[in-house]
Amino acid sequence: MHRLRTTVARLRPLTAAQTAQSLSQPRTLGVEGGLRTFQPVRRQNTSVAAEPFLNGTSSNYVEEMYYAWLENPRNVHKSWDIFFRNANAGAPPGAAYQTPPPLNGTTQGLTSVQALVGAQPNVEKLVEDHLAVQSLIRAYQVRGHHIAKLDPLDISCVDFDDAPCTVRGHHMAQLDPLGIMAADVKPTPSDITTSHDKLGLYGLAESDLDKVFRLPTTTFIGGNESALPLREIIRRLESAYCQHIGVEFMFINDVEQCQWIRQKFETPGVMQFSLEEKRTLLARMIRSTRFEEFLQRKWSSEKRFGLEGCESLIPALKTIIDKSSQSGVESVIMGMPHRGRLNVLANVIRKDLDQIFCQFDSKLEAADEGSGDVKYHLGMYHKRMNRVSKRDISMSLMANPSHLEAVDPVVQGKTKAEQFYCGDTEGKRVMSILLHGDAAFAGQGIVYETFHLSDLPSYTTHGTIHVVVNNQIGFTTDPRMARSSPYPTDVARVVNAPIFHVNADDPEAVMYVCNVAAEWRNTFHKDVVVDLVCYRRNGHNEMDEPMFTQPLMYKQIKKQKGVLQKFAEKVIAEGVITMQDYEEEVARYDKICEEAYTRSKDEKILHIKHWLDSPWPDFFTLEGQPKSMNCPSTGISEEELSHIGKIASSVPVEDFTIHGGLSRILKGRANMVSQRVCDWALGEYMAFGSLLKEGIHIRLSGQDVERGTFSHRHHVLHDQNVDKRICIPMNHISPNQAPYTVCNSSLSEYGVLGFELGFAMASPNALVVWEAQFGDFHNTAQCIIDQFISSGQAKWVRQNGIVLLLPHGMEGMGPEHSSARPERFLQMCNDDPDVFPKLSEDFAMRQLYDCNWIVVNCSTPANYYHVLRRQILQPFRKPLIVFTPKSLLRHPEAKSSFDDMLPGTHFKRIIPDDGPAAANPEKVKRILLCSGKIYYELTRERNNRGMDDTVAVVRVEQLSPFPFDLVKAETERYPNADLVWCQEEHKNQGYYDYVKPRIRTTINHSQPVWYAGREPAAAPATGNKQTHLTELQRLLDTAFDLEAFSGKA
Ligand SMILES: Cc1ncc(C[n+]2csc(CCOP(=O)(O)OP(=O)(O)O)c2C)c(N)n1
Ligand SMILES: [Mg+2]
Repeated sequence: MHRLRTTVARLRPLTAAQTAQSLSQPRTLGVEGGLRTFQPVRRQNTSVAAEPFLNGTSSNYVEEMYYAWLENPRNVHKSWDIFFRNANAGAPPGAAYQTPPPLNGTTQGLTSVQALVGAQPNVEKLVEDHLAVQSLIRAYQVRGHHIAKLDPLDISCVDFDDAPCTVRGHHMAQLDPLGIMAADVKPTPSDITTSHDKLGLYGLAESDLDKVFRLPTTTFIGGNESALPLREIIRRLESAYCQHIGVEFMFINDVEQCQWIRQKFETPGVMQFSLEEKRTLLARMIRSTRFEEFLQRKWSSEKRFGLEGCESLIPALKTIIDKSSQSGVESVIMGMPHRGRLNVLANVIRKDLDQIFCQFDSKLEAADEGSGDVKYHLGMYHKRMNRVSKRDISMSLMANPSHLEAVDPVVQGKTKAEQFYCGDTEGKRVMSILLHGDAAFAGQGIVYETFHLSDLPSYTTHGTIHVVVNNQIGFTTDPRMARSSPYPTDVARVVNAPIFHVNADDPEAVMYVCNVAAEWRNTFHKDVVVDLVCYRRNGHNEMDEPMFTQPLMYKQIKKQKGVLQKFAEKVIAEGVITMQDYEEEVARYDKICEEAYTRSKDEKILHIKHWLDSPWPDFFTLEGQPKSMNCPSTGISEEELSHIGKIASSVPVEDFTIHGGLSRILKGRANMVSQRVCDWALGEYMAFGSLLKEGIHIRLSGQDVERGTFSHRHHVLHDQNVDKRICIPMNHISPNQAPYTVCNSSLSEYGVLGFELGFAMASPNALVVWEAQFGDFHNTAQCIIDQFISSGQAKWVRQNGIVLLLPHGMEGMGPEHSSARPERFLQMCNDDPDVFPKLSEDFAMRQLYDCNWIVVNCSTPANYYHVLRRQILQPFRKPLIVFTPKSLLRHPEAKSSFDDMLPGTHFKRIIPDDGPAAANPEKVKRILLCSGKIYYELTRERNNRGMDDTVAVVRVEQLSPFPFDLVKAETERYPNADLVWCQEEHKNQGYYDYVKPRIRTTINHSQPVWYAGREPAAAPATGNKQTHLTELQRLLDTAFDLEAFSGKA
């Protein structure tokens, strides 16, 4: 009862005092970066209460009139009707009242008013009805999109049915995938009042349609009016939510964000465009459409994955870019799949048309080294003036592999890097746009992984605009078979991104939602999705026959008028443009294409370089070559080593309490520094610290990297008394140092590695490091490794210096966590096993320059330190794969002296034996070549067996590119020795298959290369500790049995 009374009170007109108060306190919305103010929604009461002809005694009467009017405007005299309507519309005091008609005998109106006087309105019913109307409004806000006319073909296959997929359902879907036969595939939600009989659900009747209802504050359909007849309420809701735009947003937890969206879509008349805007839209549609038609005319038998059926993608993107540029965005980084890519390059990025057209000439020779790539994978960078905002904007479209959605995290990483380098902490200057296909968006897990980066402090790009080309098909598979969610966009709901579905055959609606999407991103800095519901006019590509698999859909498509034609007819009919203007505009663009086509024939050579998405202008010479072929010493001075060592063993802020265990670790470090030695963690510290001091930004990202999975790193210290208070000593090395970013990542490999790869693309002057928790987990990022890291430069002439740290080693921990799968990385190296290379002064550098990536397994902290520093000091960039140790992190022998890190020292590609064997090489009977941690097991065993002078142990630290020159020197040093490759990994794994042919080439096949190691196996390691130890002993026995291979040649 209390609630009822309060509700009624809210329906009553306010007093003047209340009104004044409510007006002086506009509702404010807290938004990041400032406060925004909404106009007060209720204004009707102001004028009612302040009417000059009202006084205390008449107010009861007015209230009764008002209730009666609310029930049905016809219940009151026309004059009261006009008065309440005017008051609702916000008429100022005095203006709402209009004199009633004179009393001249026709007293009908007056009689009905008089009849009401004294009658008590049914308050309870009134409240119920109002609540019902509120529910109804909410139903439209939540589910209006279910019945929006989103599908240009009108055969929508969105399945809102929550029932499980049954056998019948399956058959039904097979027979009628698009729901053409099954009318009930897309049932109207029961709470959406598409017909008046549904009003019953709310306890309303058709007779209520003309009753006026006060609107709740959660709707903007009233515009300036705060009460509307039910009929009008429904009409306005349908117009806001059920036409060509379907808005999904009611899952958003933030009320202000919901209000913002409601205001954007509900406010009457909100979707109106000026003549100028309509003309620009038409011009963009012409370019988009005629570009594809031109390509089709000239190269009818070439695959290009045309945009036909979704031509409005081009104005969509341009609208987003215009709007964002107007709000201050200076750089847009885009990622997209095949569909419409050439069109985007031509009409959004504005790549020269002749450059695009010459890609179709199969006779052109490539000017660049490497494989190159097909035209619909290449990237592009371009800076130009945005005509709408009159500001410069640079745009890059990232090159990408065929693997759909793989580029998503890469785009995000590059965006983050650009934001970082220009100090754009809120994403106001740099933003990303990701395009998706409907099937890929729903199907690829990387989409989800990328969404989960969107709100993490070290990974957020402050909002991405996603645009889905939802042509309702993926190759030959229709949505019913391709996803279990109603929309392809449902994945975006995990981050509460609003989703704007729009019928792509309505370019104005498309333009409207794109404007709102850009404003949303600019206001809230959160992701948003634009779902362009369209169709694919041709097959998957231009050579493909879609009628084999989608006959009914394609019958419909064949009947479908092109969107440009429909839109042109509309705007010509509206008088926006004449037929003649339209035809001239079309002819003008066709001429541009023809002229570019003629020019393209003059191109004699294909330059993939012209398709670079991330140029590094000052890093190379003007010809794009490295500025030298030298790498200076990677050592640093004694003072620097001890200074960085001190930072690494201290807490460089006041009043900061660290954990007791950590104090001991830091003390241990301090001891090492005083003894001039480094363990693994300290070696890493020296490399990072010195590079930071030299102005190189370092970013270390991955799961639990801040502490280090093995608790050895501790780059972030946590105050034991103050929650969330942290200290990063690495940022206290020097006042002018570059910043150090170290960040625990989400539990994703594919997403995070892709992100870091993208980050590393933005600048050559940063060391970007991704660490896997254990090396084997890299396999869930395999796509990034295969498609980008190993082959990216060959395909897209784009270098990348990313570093992968992959903990590796057989420690008896079972099949998982043991192997970082070196064999996989080595198999993808591009050096020739069968050709001994030409040796020259700068051989080591040339070899690095020519390789696709560098693979190392360092056995000492000093060598790890050098290889990290070399990564930056070498005059070009290559990915670096490092197999990192686990037990060696604390191994007493795995320490390096400062002497090995001083100026003049370098990374050692090979570490020769430097003991008794090397002193007397003639006596040596066996060379054991190995890599990584097994070295320590071999030397211990050699020592135990007293064989220090008969067996030389040589460490191959850089596996690839293979140090042919140094292996040659080492094998020649011991003239009487046989050659054994020893590894702890199984024979079909590890390094053996890679090194064997290369060693054989090095020694000119003069002697066998024997193997000492574990037998071939399916799993990387045994799960049984005892078996592990037995296997280890067996391989050591073989390695030191000088007779093991006799007679086997
Ligand atoms: C990861 C991955 N798997 C499979 C393919 C092969 N493939 C290329 S296009 C395509 C269909 C894509 O459908 P959709 O995402 O809806 O884009 P559309 O072609 O309809 O624009 C498939 C399966 C691929 N390119 N990438
Ligand atoms: Mg598709």
